[in-house]
Amino acid sequence: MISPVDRRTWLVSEAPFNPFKLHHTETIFTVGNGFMGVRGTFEEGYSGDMPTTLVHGIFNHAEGDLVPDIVNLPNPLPVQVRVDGEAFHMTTGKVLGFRRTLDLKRAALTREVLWRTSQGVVVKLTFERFASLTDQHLLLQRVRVRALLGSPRIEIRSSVDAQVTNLGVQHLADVHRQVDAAEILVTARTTHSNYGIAICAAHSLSAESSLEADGESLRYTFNLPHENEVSLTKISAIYTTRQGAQPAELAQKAARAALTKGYEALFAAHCAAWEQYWHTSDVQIEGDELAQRAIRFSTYHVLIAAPRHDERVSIGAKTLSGLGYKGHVFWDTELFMLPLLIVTQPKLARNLLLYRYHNLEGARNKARAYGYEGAMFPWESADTGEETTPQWSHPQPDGTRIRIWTGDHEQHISSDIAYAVLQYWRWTGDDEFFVKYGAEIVLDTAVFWGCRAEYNAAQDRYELSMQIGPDEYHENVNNSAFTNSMVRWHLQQALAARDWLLTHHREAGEALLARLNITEARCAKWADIAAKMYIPRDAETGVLEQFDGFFGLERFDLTHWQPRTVNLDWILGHERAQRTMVIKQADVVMLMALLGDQFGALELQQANWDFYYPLVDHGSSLSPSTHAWVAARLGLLEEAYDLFLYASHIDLDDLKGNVRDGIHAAACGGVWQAVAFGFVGMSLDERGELQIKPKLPAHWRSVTLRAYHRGQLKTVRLTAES
Ligand code: IFM
Repeated sequence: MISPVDRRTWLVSEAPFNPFKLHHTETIFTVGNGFMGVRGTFEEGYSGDMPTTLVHGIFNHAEGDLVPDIVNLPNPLPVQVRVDGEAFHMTTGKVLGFRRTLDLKRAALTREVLWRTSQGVVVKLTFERFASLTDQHLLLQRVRVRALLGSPRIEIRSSVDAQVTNLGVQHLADVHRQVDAAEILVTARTTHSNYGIAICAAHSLSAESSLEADGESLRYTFNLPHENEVSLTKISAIYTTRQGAQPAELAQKAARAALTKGYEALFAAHCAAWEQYWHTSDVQIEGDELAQRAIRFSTYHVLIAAPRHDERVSIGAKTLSGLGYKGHVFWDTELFMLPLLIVTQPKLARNLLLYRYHNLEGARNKARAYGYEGAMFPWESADTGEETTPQWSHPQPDGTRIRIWTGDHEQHISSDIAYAVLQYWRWTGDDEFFVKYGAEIVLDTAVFWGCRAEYNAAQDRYELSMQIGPDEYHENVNNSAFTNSMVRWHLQQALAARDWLLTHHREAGEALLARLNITEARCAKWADIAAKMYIPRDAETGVLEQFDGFFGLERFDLTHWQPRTVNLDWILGHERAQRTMVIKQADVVMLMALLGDQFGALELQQANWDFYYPLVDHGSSLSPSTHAWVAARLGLLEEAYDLFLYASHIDLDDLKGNVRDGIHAAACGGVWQAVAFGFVGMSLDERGELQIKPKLPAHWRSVTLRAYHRGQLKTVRLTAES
């Protein structure tokens, strides 16, 4: 039995059914296991629903599309129940009761419906599903039917729907279906990337029945005596050619073996595996159930998206919960989701960093294409590591398309990735990773910056023109304070990493430096750039100027522009937004979050906060959590708490109105950072020692979290007193 507190803090429920929130709930009720993500669509379907089954790494660039898309695989969910010939659906007969519950602790989704047919028969239908954490290829479903009034004849029909697209774009070809002996096998391949896909669904029913198969589906028919219950187990195994040359055989074998083990045994193993993950990743907050449930919800969505057994894939900005951003990977992963994993699941963090390592070639190609040496990571990335940012937007209301410059000029991502590598190394002390992989990322991206920085001889300083900082309302600016500062920091770190390699791993270090052509002269230039990098600022106040000319832009009072679910640049128009002092998301404040005390004294941080906070639109979901983190550090606890609640309810309450496209994964990771780095005040000092400077909201009685520090799991427990 689940305790009332657990019920309120581990369960996310919908009751009654709200068809107007169909797409929102589909997203938030996604189940996953780091291999697959399956949106919370109904087994029997619903008008306008968006059944989506995504697997990491399966992308396809369809004819006529600007960029590759993550591929929506055949839908393994369909199960249709008929009661005395009447098909159950949320819009037919009479729904007498409905509750859908995502159990965050067990990563399982349950829907219970009391349904009366038009003939007056009443049944209770229970639909359960989970994506197994112990066997990542398995999606398990159970459908239970109990006769409450009457003794109906029941028909349960199961299929795998291969008529799926990505919002109309067809990515699948050569679709074959085979249905026999309680098994459905669907195979297909992607039209251009040529990935093979196989889904095998194996079934068993808990009662005697007749079983028929047509070319499409399996059909079980039986009589259900009053007060009896029958359950169908459907286990779908999903394989692709990324796992083996014969995915159909692999899927069949896995589905059959799983059926032999049985739903209960597999669920028990799955729950035990989740217990392990929660043991380290759960943050316990006493005195605030709202915050407690929200941080569990956010953590759940990062954990179900993090690949466990594949180091060549990474988490897209919308995880595997929706088609937004076409499944592409941004800096969201390294700077927002990764910290939670670095600190609580370092193996998963390592995996994600290896994705960048394996894709260094794509980053080198990009640098070369722009005339630079070294590695320049793509702003958006998919399976190959090549740049996948579209160059043009969808048509605007007037039919025109806007040029998207982020793929060309949002170059700070290379330093963000280096930052993440260095954070991973500092927290874990994983020298082996650093020597073999991490150093190459940090150094080759430094090679890129060494070529990219522009020397201004007249001022004897280095500059960076044509940049996009985190605030994407202002494009192609010169001397973004964020980018220039991160590059300066990055080059300093690269020099330190080089020295460390030569001191501690001379042979490997020399080989790497030779391979990357990192000469003494190159290092001297890095040192010069770091020393003379221009960071625009107001000499009197110390406030950084977000970029050259920012202080001269039109002032804009944001106070009257609430409530609002659309971004201000959408209202003002692209051009006007560029001319105003309204910013999309934490930019200078992001720098304060990342560099902490290295940014400057607290008074200086406060002055920058005071200047920039009133200007932020939070047009990006990445923004509130970063502000919450910094506000907490500055002791602005009311603002920090409000911003934390905002960040942590972006998905739960669909605060941006676009959760249908998928979870805002960066916001989810950011929520953890706001608590761990903001309220709890956890950080590493210059020697890499763990330090805690708490600033807890007054009503939090205690916070407990766990952190791996250099391989040791530590428990941090803070109460109002100690
Ligand atoms: O990476 C972000 C960016 O910072 C703001 N626009 C959305 C992207 C994906 O989440």
